[in-house]
Amino acid sequence: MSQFEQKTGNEYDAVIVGAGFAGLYMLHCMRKLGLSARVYEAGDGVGGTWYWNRYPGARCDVESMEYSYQFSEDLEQEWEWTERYAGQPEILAYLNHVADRFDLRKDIEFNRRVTAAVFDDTANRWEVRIGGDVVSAAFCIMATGCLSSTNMPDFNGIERFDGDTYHTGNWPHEGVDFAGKRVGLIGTGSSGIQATPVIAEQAGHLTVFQRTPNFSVPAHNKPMDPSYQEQIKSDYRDFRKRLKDLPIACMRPPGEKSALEATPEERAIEYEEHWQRGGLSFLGAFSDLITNQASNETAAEFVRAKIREIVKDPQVAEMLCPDHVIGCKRPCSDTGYFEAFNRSNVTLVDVGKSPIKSFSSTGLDTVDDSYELDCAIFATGFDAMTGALEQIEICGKGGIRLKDKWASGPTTYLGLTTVGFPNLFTITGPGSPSVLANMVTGVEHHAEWISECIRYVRLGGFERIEPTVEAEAAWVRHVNEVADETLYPTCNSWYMGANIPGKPRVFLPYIGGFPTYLKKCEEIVAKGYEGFILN
Ligand code: N01
Repeated sequence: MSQFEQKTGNEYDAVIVGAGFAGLYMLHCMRKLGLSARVYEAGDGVGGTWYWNRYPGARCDVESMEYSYQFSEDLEQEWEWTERYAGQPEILAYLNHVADRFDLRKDIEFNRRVTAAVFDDTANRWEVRIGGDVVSAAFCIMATGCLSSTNMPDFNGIERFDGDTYHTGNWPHEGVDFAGKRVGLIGTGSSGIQATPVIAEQAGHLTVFQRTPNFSVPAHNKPMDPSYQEQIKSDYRDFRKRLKDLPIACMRPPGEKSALEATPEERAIEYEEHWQRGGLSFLGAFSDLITNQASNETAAEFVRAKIREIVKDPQVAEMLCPDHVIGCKRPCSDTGYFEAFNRSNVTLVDVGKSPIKSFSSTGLDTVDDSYELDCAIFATGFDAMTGALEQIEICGKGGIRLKDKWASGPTTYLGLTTVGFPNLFTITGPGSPSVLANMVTGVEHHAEWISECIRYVRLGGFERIEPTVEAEAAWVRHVNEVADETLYPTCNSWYMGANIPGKPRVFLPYIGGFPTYLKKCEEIVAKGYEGFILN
């Protein structure tokens, strides 16, 4: 029996939640299978992450030629990227182009936030609630994104603040004019690091409130070299194949040698070359930067020396030097971040040492000082990987809530499915490479895996598919084992859920490498969906 009052009577083969990279391609795949699918999207346009994150300076840190769909050769050939790293407006334009080119909009409902999804154990269908409406689908596919549920810390007295407030993950579409304003920016992750230099150029004064300094490597962004674009396009299949064989499905092959096998001079040359090339492949300079603390320290010290070289005031430079393992918080790539602190209109405040006490009507007070502000920007990140899923009331067999099942941390089989929730799929869910690999490649792989799985279910005359308890437990064990071989668990990062008070401390993505993961997924299919119950 339905627990919802049926208002629309709409029935689909699949409901897809979200119209970002994942939801758009999932819809395309469902259509190719000849199935009916409906996408529900909370925003008023496509784009997901690239729809919401419109803060000044928002830009991808995977190169444009790598950060794009590969399912359509025509699309690959016709789209022209204009910069080495695409900015948010260009990626959003690309996704709008995809939506139009493949005529996807007619099956997408915008401004429609999914609030609940309940499995009907008798009918083997999901009842999905969107506001007051309910639709029914055999399969429910969560394309809700890994970094889409914003984290707004509970700052004391924030309601008293008379100035404007903004979150980088939910930026006003019309933009913000900071000219002449006293701007406060809280948070120095990728978003804060990208926004700082751009806002510094506009604002009267910018105060950056930093709790933990972060490592960042220059992006060295530049206009796209047409001959490079041409060269990739003439070899796109092989180029994509080579990338898929890399641990993170993008960038350059990592070094084969331990940092400790190199002499200090060799290390300096290698790090300098990576620094000059720019971008996140810096961490691939040697083979063991993320597994060996002593090796890691050589890279960390190189970056700290660069910060000391760039930032003129030695005290400010020291405040900007991180003391954690490089890479265990998501590394950042910037355009003029450290340089921004040489400007006379930029101040750095260490709220790690002197925490934010409260907001007042005119600004904010730390334990030691008061700051007058016209507006405050929260670059405070996301409830990563699980936040968007847990915001939806998802109930599986016997009414079990996903939120309750995951109370001590998410448990999945392949990051795609979870016991107790038949016919529910999570694209780039926890326990999959997701945020540790090229997101577009990960999304495409998952959408194709899911559509192949649905085809198998339908062709076999089955009505539902669900992982076994044993398969899920073994996968969760494996995900934890590979994480424990790295330095990742050593610091407070959103990878560990450590940025959200009360969130269980578990390493959320799978770090076994994209090729290993692909192989595992293929083997499971080849063995007739090993680890799944079909009935
Ligand atoms: O968020 P974050 P983000 N008081 O969680 C601070 C992707 N992304 O939006 O480190 C004071 O990294 C917090 O401090 P601490 C990318 O995967 C990609 O920047 O917890 N400060 C931290 O400095 C990225 O990793 C791109 O001590 C508080 C900051 O807020 C992910 O999104 C661009 C605080 C949050 O940093 C998230 O990045 C942008 C408090 N109460 C984002 N609470 C590109 O492709 C939190 N902080 C380039």
